[in-house]
Amino acid sequence: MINLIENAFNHLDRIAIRNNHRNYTYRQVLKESEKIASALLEDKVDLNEARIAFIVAPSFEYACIQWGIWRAGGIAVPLCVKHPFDAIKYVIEDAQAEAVVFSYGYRALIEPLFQDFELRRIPIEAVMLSVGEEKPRLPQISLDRRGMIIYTSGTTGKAKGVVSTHQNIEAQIKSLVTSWEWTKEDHILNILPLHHVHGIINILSCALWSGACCEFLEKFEVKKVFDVFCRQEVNLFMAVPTIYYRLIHYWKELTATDQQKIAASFKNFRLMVSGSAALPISTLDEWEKISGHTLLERYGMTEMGMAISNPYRGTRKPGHIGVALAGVTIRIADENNHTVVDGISGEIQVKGPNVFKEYWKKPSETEGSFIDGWFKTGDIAVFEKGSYKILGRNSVDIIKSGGYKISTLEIEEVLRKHSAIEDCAVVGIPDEEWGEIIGASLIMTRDQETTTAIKEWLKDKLPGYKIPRKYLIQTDLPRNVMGKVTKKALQKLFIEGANK
Ligand code: MLC
Ligand code: AMP
Repeated sequence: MINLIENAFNHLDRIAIRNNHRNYTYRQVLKESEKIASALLEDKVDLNEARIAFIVAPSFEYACIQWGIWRAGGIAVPLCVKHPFDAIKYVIEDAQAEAVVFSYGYRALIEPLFQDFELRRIPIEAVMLSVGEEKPRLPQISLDRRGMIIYTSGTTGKAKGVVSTHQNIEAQIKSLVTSWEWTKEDHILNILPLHHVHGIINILSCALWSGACCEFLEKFEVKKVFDVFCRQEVNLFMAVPTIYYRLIHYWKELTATDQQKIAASFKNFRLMVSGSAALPISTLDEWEKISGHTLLERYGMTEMGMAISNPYRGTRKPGHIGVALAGVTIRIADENNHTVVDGISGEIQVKGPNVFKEYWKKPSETEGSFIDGWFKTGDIAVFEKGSYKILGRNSVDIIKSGGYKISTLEIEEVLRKHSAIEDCAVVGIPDEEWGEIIGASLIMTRDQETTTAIKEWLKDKLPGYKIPRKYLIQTDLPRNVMGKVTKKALQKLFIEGANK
């Protein structure tokens, strides 16, 4: 039994979702998700973990499709609305999806999929307009079944599908609902993409678990965020550091009158959270000055939801991520996977019901990411003075930009397909707004090819956030004695170049 959905029966007439100035109750989410489940099942009794991909804007429809897939016994595979066709095709192929649920706005983008694969096409508008069976028979879903696959970049090139069971999803939700004291009176604004855990679990699912309201903006726009704040209904906000950076810089340009209007709305909030990337202390301080709220910084990952958090009540330590969340066990381990004493740095390793089941169809990578039941995050931290502090990552091949995880290897693989590029190396460059931005060093076979043309060429191969911003044309890449590219040296070249 999926408790997230069962809970909704306790809140039938409460508002679950708001988008496009319309309110939708829990009763409506249940009714529409039942219709979707029935359409997905056709004459089957259970989808038995069939992968159902879906692409819709953040909306009431999104929540109904996700629940509809779950109620029919399928695995939900959310697609990124900003991905170009190639990236979407990769997910469909890798997940071996059986159907795609989509809204008309994405029909042109996904149309070629139906020529390449045997896929059921399910336009959501048509399903929602249909009358639906009176009471369709839906399967009983046990919590140990797979519920969701989220694609995330790793250290091995192409994105991997992170498989979570309903048990994992429930553990991730419950730990946050308890620690951050969610109630049915809460109202949260969701401006994050809905193909990652921050938007899906921390915001949408925690709200729906609690009988609260989740309000969507189709996409992040600073002015619209402040406009919603000014209505004084929203009392919870969660975002990545880049978004707080943008809000701060926009605020600074406002007139004193406009600033006062927004300032009044901050009194309505009980909690503001930052995560998905390191929160610079300058952002924490500036936001505190503007809003009067000390951002609660927490730490998580697609593979485990949230694991470590500063306290809801109590002192939030700048530059630190807090302590293990309820139900999560953490250790810091050295290179030999032995637990280290406090004050010594090492890798964060995690155990608990929140930790994912497997990488989809990648048993050796799944096995390699665990040691004695501990999930190896690849993040380096130290426990000092009662709190964890992130120090970095053990791989230079992972970039975090604006909260998105990006694999340098994936970008290099695409760049090497360009006929004018002989070799290349991609690195993350520290950046105040984005955390890191992507830099690509290129060795060209043709001098006349411009980086503008290369950026253009990349557009239908990679989503915008994976396209390098900085380029360095070189005759050779910095290498060590073994001939391996030294990415740290390359990073330095970019940083020195930027400082000139
Ligand atoms: C957009 N661009 C980015 C980018 N986002 N480039 C690098 N990194 C990013 N994150 C590009 C666009 O393609 C565009 O390129 C240019 O930047 C300007 O775009 P924009 O319109 O100004 O950006 P915007 O669409 O407003 O997006 C910014 C953002 C977005 C911060 C709102 O990046 C975002 O939603 N980030 C959140 C990601 C997230 O939810 N991560 C959680 C993962 S889960 P051009 O060339 O077209 O101009 C996880 C676990 C955990 O990490 O702990 O939570
Ligand atoms: P993702 O794979 O997109 O879920 O990203 C997870 C990664 O985001 C983690 O492994 C960390 O590297 C990073 N991350 C999340 N929260 C924080 C934080 N508060 N501080 C620093 N890094 C973070």
